[in-house]
This record gives sequence, structure tokens and C-alpha cells, in this order.
Amino acid sequence: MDIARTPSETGGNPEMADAATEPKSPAIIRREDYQPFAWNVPETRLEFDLGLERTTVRATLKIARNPAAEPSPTILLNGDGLVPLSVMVDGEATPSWTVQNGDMILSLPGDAHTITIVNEIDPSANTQLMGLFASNGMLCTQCEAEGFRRITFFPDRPDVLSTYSVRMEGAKTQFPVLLSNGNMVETGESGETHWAEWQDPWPKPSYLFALVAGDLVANSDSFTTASGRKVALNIYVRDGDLPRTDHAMRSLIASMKWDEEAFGREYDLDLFNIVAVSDFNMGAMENKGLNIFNTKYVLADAETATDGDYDAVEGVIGHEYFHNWSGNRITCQDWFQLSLKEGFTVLRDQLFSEDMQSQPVKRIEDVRILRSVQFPEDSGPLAHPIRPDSFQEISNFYTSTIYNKGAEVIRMMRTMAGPDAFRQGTDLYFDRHDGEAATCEDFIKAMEDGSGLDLTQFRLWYSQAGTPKISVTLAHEGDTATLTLKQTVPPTPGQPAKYPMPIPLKIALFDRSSGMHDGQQLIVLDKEETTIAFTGFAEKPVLSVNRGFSAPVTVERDISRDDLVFLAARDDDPFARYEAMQDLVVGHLTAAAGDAGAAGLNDMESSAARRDIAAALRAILVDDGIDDSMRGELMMLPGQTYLAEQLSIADPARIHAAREGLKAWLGTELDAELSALYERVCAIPYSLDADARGARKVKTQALVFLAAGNPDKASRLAAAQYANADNMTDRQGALMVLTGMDGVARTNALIDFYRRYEGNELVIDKWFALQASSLHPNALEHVKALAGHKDFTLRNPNRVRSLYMAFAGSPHAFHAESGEGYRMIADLVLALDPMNPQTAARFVTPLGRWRRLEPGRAALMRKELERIAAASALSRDTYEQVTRSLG
Ligand code: 0A1
Ligand code: ZN
Repeated sequence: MDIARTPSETGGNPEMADAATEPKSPAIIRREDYQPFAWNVPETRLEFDLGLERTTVRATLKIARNPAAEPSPTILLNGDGLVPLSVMVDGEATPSWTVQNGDMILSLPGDAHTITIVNEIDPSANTQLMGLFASNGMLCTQCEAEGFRRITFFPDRPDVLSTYSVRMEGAKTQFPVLLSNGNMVETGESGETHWAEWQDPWPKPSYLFALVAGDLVANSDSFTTASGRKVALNIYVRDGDLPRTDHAMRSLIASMKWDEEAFGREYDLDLFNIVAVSDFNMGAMENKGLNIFNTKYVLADAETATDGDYDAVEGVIGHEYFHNWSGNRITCQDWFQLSLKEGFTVLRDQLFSEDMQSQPVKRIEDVRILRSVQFPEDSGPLAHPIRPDSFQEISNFYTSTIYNKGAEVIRMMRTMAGPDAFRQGTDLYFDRHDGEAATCEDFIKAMEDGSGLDLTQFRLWYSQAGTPKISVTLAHEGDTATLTLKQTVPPTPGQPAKYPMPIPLKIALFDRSSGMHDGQQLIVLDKEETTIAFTGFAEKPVLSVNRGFSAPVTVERDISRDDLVFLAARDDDPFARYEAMQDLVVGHLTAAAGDAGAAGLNDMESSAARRDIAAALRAILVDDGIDDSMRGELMMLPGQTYLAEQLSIADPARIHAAREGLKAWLGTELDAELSALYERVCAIPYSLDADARGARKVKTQALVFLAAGNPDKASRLAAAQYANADNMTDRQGALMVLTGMDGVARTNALIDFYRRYEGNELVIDKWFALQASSLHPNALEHVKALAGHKDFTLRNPNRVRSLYMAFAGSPHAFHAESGEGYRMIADLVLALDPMNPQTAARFVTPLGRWRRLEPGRAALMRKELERIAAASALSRDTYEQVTRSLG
């Protein structure tokens, strides 16, 4: 590799001390400032001389002026912490460059040039895990969103598409496998080293570049596309992990087939590679032809993965694969359009999983995630529209709003258009924008043109943040039922006033005596208020609303407990049935833990509500008409965060006490039914069939209630379930229950679990997480001790999350009255920030809820945010999240 001269010799003027000189308040990037890039980069050539401590990169860029952009005498090549060793233009060393804030600015006289830049990087020192980094002796990359600039100087923005050819060379023994995007076109060796030449024929933005070099083995298979192209498939893992890759391979093949059938999308290369790495900030990454995955979303077998883990693998494999069209073939013009690829791809992976498993159960699971993560985000200090208007650090915008609300917004289009017209919209979108860097507006327009929908007002869903609240009342007089729907969209940071949005609500009116309805209707509420009359009801009907969760809104319905009991038992829409059960419980628990205080809840009311809940739950436990998987969903009590969301000011201790109190009471009250159910499902042997999976879900749910009601009995049952488990779902379920209790059974099970799985990183993550999120009264002390455990390290994001994210979501320990839980999270943020700012910044979110907490805890939480804000040299990531959270 030709390393020409040092920067001083070339006359360049690199300013390398960026980190130290970066201003305290980073620049705000605004969507409205978007300008096309002044240059096209039709071809990119990258040559890597690989080493864990030193990798040399030689980049050759063919560039030409972009006729569609403002002409510029310079080109701006983004860089982050790079030192150029040589800069050449058209084969000659040039002095006409400087480095400012990490970026290179190069003066260029002509209309087309070839730029060659050489630099070196130290992957082993890359603790941020962005750019090229070392993980367990292998090298791999993560470039989305702005990691490519940590590898080489380049216009690191998604609207600059280039074809890449890559040559990589390294030690044969250390890096026997050399991978990049596209197809391998040549390999060779000389002495101790070997090299590979890769070419990707599809133009792509830099964030989709990937490289992997390491000692890996592959599970290989193939898929033949609808048009007859045979695609080689490989899932690369570390040697011992190969037996745990079959489910990932099955999921990949199923995804490829499904995308052809459901969206008419075929794969477009002869090779599709997946590599699993254990040090990764996120779940996985859709690099063209070379997806890189967190091991968590690849490895699964019965002994080490729960049914939930299996589903997550299937969903994430699908998600990354679907990006090949929604993200790669059509990418984003700028990062403000992130939801264009992410919202759409999440919807695609959700629909895929719905088709692979049970549609209603998957829908309930997705809504649960939306409500427990996205709704709090949308009502807190970090609320933003699915197409944000500004940011400081783009990594902070890989949020549940962009992903999950983004998916809901596109799902609403599908609900309004119907599946066939929706498909015409997506066909047109793929057709019209293939090969482009597109915008959300492009998607909406293609959907309008293809499906026939008028989305003029619907565009507000892209620009307004906040979860709309719908108040629903049903009056009855004579033979007419009158439905009144009102919407309000709450104020969010920077958006004090909102316009009414179109909200598609599926409803049905049940006849009380027959328990039937005349068909479901779709009402689109597009005004602040609307009234609709329905005739032919001699008796007031029972209203089922937002069926299937047709809109991502909160519904405040004026409905009696009797009607909720009716719907919980009889609604033919499974989601609505689940919702009625949830509402029954939410009504009771928010009254018990709510603003008005315990005094607000009259005792008679309270016990009547409990009896109603017990009756509804009893019916669910014994109903032969529902499968166990659905039963498991219906048995789940609303989570702590969701309950807190329903209150204007929340006291976590009171919510916890009310929820645990109800659980214990139900466990006692329904002991006979729960025990019978538990016994029945315990007899069903392990398999991955839907029935057996449903049985396992119900098993742990039943155990949870029994444990609350009768701890001694449940401890015996859980210890037996643990000891007899032949799969991780049962073993983890039992251990979770035991971990929440005191006693020798707990200690024994935790010791056994650790010994059994010592060295298996993903399973030891579970061991940390179960203890950190447990109901045990000393959970906080346990977390403190675990932070000093020999297996704990801040270097691995999975391990950090397994201890501290689990803790921050724990029902009581995080919210200890002393404020110690908040202090521990703030300490973590401060310790992790210099090492891995992207992951550190994610831990600021749990501290941002202070405004909605009772005054004592609110002050303690705020104090910790202020302590973080006062630290010197915060990363841009953490700085942005902390200032927004305090603001
Ligand atoms: N596009 C990926 C998400 C992703 C984003 C940033 C990353 O950097 C650490 C990694 C992955 C997806 O949606 O799966
Ligand atoms: Zn994605």
C-alpha cells in the first residue's frame, strides 16, 4: 500500500484535537436546510490492509460535479478522528486541503477528479463500536448513521450513492474469512497473508458499507427466487455457535419468500451473508448483501433461547432482509427521512411475523411495545414527530417513535386503503423511486397515486408529535345510539398547538342480548369532534372501539364495568377483547394508585371492581374457545410504565403496591383455576408448535399469579419447573419467579443457572437481567453487587443493557425513595459516555420522566440529570438527551 507523505509534508493542515475543542453546545441540524451535495461520487474503491491494532485504508473516489446542486470550488469529505497520511488528486499529491472539525475540505479546480486518500485506524481502540472495530479478535464495521467517516474521508450522507469495489488483505490465520458487500470476485494469497476482492454492483450510500474479517464458520444454504436466481446464503458465527443458527436460516428463507409474495420484492444479488457479532450497539444492520447482527438476534436453540427469543430472531432477520428494498434499493435523502425506511420496514416485519405466527397475538405484542415505550416517549421531553425537524446527534433519533409509531402511521394507510390498494401504493413507490434517495413525501405521494387515498390532511401524522387522545361517548334514546368522538393532540416540546388529524377507528356495536353485531365499520375522525347516529337499537348497544388497534391513540371511553366485562368475554375482535380486560384492570389500578389517592377509591367500588376482574379472568382461564397463546396475552396485567402513563402524576411505589396487591388477590381467588391450568399445560411436551408455545406462555403466567397469592406453594412449583425444564422458556420463567422471592430455592436456582451457562454470553445476560428487574425487595443491592461481578463489563453493550436497562425498567428498585436508583443510572451514564456515547445516551431516557413523578422522586431524578449536564466533555449524544430532558 502506497503511503505517500505525512500531512505536514503535503502542506495540509489537519486540526486533530477536535474532541477537546468541540463546543459545549453542538450545532443543530435542520431539515429545512437540506441541500443536495455539490458532487456525485459514481465510483468508490477501498483498499484495506487489515490489522486489529492498525488498519490502513486507501480510498479512491471518482467524483464529478452534480449538475443539480449549487457549484462549489471545494468538496467536503466527512471525517471523524482521522489523520490523512496522503491526499492526492488525479494521481498527484496536493496541498489544497484542510481538516476542520474532523472533516476534510479539498479545493478542486475541474468538473471531474479522482481523489485518493490514505489513512490509518486502530480498530482495537474503537470502544464506540462505530466505524471499523475489533470484537473478539475479528474486525467488523458499523456505518449507520455516521460511522463511515471514522473509516475514511467521504461524503458520509445518505444521498450520495456510489458503487463500491473493495480489496482487503490480512493474515490468513487471524482473518481466514474476508467479507464485504456484493459478490466476491477474486481471492489470492502470498505467504502469511491473503486477500479478497469484492464488488457491489448496486450504488449505495456509505452507511450501507460493511466489512468483516475473522475466524468464522458458516451455516450455508440457498434460496431460489421467483424468477429463478439461485442465491447462496451464509450465516457466519464463531465456531461453537454453529448449532444455534438453524432458526435464523429458516427465518431468512421464510423472509425471502414472504417478501416476494406479500410485496412482490425479489432479492437482487447472488449472495446474502449474515455475520453475528457479540459487541454491537443495536440489534442488527442491513448493509447491502452483508447484514451484521448482534448475536442476540441470530443464535437460538431450545436450551438457551426462550420462545420470545425465537420470535425476536425471526422478526429481526425479516426486518434486515426487508430493508434490501425498503432502505437499500430505495434509501433516504437525509436522516430526517429515517422513518421512510424504518417505519415502513417495521410494518413489513410485523406483517411477516403476523403471517408466520398468530395475527392477533402478534398485534397485541406490538401494541404492548408501542404503549410501554413509544407512548411514554411521545408524552415526555424527548417527544418528536416521526419526521423530525431538527437534531444534534442523529443516533438519538433511532427511537420507538421513528420505528414503531412510524410503522403504525403506514399501517393506518393500509387500514384506510385496504390491503390491495395499499399494495398498489407500495408497488408504485418501489417502481417510481428504485435507485433513489427518497423522502417521506415521496412515499406518501406514491401511496396517494397508487392507492387512490387522499392523504392531504393525513400528512399531519408526519409533522405533529404526541399521542392523540380520543374521548368516546355513546348515548341512547328511542331506537338511536349516538356516538360522539372528540380528539385532542397534546402539546409537545416545540409544538404547543396542534391541528386535528385523520384517525381511522374500527368500531362495532354489540347487541346486548344476542352478543352479536351487524358488522364492523371504519370511521375516520378528521375533525375535532364528530357525532354519528345509529338506528335500530331498542336497547343501548355495547361499543367496541379502536378494534385491532386501528389507530395509535389513547381512548378514553365512557363505559361501564359491566360493558367491559361483556367485551372481555365476548368481543369477536381479539385485540378488543384484550383491550377490555386491560381497561378493567387499568381502571381499578389507577383509581387505587392515582391522583385522588387511596381515599378516592371507595372500598365497595374497589372490591366490586376486583370481583369483576376476577370473573373476567376466570372466564379467560377456563374458556376452551381460545388458544393458549391468546390466553397468555389476556392473562397479562398492564405493566407499570403503562399504568404510570395513565396518571398525570405517578407514584411508582403506589402503582407497584396496587398492582402486586391485585395480583396476589387474584392468585388466591383463582387458585383452583390457575392450578388446574398450570397442571394441564405442564403435561404438554416441548416443541416449537404454536400449541406447545402457547402452553409455555400460560405456564409462566399462571405461576406469576400463584406466586403472588401463595408464595410457598409457588416456590415449590417454580423450583420443580426449574429443575425439570428441558427448554429455556420454562427455565427462565421459573427462575424469574424464584428471583423475586426470598429463600434457598432462589439462591440454589441462581447458582445452578450461572454454573450451567457460564461462558454463554447471551444466557449470562439473562442471569443479570432477571436479577436486575426482579420483584425482590433487595433488588437494588443485588444490582450494585452485580456491577462488581467478574462477568460484568462496560465494554459490551448487551451486558450493560442486561444489567442496567433491566434495572431502569424494574417495578420498584429503580424508583427507590432514597433516589439511589436514579443515582446509579446517572453514574452509569457518566462512566459509559467517554467509552460508548451512543449506548450511554440511551440511559438518559429513564431519567427524563421526572415531570410526571410525585414531587419527591421528581426532584431526585432532576438532580441526577443536572449532575450529568454539569460534567465536562460530555458527548454530543448524551449532551443532547440531557438538555432536552431537563428543558
Ligand atoms: N438500520 C438498523 C438500525 C441500526 C442503526 C444504527 C446502528 O448503529 C449502531 C446499528 C443499527 C435497523 O433498523 O435495523
Ligand atoms: Zn431498520
